[in-house]
Amino acid sequence: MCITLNGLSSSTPWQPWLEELRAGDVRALARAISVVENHAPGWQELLKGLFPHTGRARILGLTGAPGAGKSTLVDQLARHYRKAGRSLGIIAVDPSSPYTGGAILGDRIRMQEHFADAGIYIRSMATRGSLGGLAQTTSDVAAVLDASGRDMVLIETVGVGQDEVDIVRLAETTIVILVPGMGDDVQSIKAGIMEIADIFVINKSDHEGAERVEREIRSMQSLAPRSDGWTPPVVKTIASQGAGIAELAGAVEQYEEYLRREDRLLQRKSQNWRLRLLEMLRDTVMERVQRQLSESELARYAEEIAQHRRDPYSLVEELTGRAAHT
Ligand SMILES: Nc1nc2c(ncn2[C@@H]2O[C@H](COP(=O)(O)OP(=O)(O)O)[C@@H](O)[C@H]2O)c(=O)[nH]1
Ligand SMILES: [Mg+2]
Repeated sequence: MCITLNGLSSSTPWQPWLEELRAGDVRALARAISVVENHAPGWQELLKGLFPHTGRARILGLTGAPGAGKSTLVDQLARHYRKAGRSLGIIAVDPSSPYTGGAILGDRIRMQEHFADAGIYIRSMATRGSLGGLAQTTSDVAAVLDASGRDMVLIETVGVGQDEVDIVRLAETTIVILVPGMGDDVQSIKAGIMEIADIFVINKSDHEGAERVEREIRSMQSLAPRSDGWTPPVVKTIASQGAGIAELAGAVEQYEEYLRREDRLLQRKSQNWRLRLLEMLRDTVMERVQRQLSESELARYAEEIAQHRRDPYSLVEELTGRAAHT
């Protein structure tokens, strides 16, 4: 490989690198993901080059509360799909808490057994310090995995904030993982998360209360059916024992079949792109404005506005106008 990360620019001949990536070279893949994740020079050029080679992978988003068993489930699904001969990319969007690295370390150890298998590539993403929006960066990383020829990309996120909702919204199939027991009553789960589920999983079905969770989901569904006519199936799993995994994969397949009918997949992708485009535009305009606005200038403008010596409306017009010409 003759290209260094920092040397990559729009004038760099990165075509050979792209070819290595598309041929499935794992080191080229790791580097490409770093470039995209860190917005290293040339990241947009790289994504432009990759774009024509994307759109083939199935993108699965899995979300749920911390400890619900997402990683265990992803691990089992990965095993299932590998047995079926499919190659995978896994993106774990970890809440990178500065206080404990425990969960992340746990995930790494658990997924270790796949590391020797070139058919699985696992990447943990930091939720902090990400340059673009987190959902945007995750989608870009998924695009790199897609272009590298992975059949499936599994994205694991903690379903707690808007960020996570945005991430899984960008998947084609979204799996929401619930568990029986305390604090996990369907009522207490954020409505936003319940609405994005294409498939519900009740993991830890070896614990008491799985039936109750299922009843709650069913009653919610009868009160508020989805407008597209799809009733998300409820799959019970015991991820730690590998139980229910084949059923879950079956549910995913059914949903994918449903999507393929009547151009629904195209509709879903268009919807996703609509959101992504808006986010990309927001990011780009913001980046441009910030590039020409120093912290001291910002402070000065703010003071002038506070003193009523300048109006904010004209200022915003002026700054965005200037940014448009850069
Ligand atoms: N009893 C039981 N424990 C499980 C099950 N699935 C996962 N676990 C355990 O729950 C804990 C959290 O799992 P993990 O996959 O890290 O959850 P995550 O935070 O959602 O990724 C681990 O100790 C798992 O072994 C299950 O179906 N039943
Ligand atoms: Mg996890």
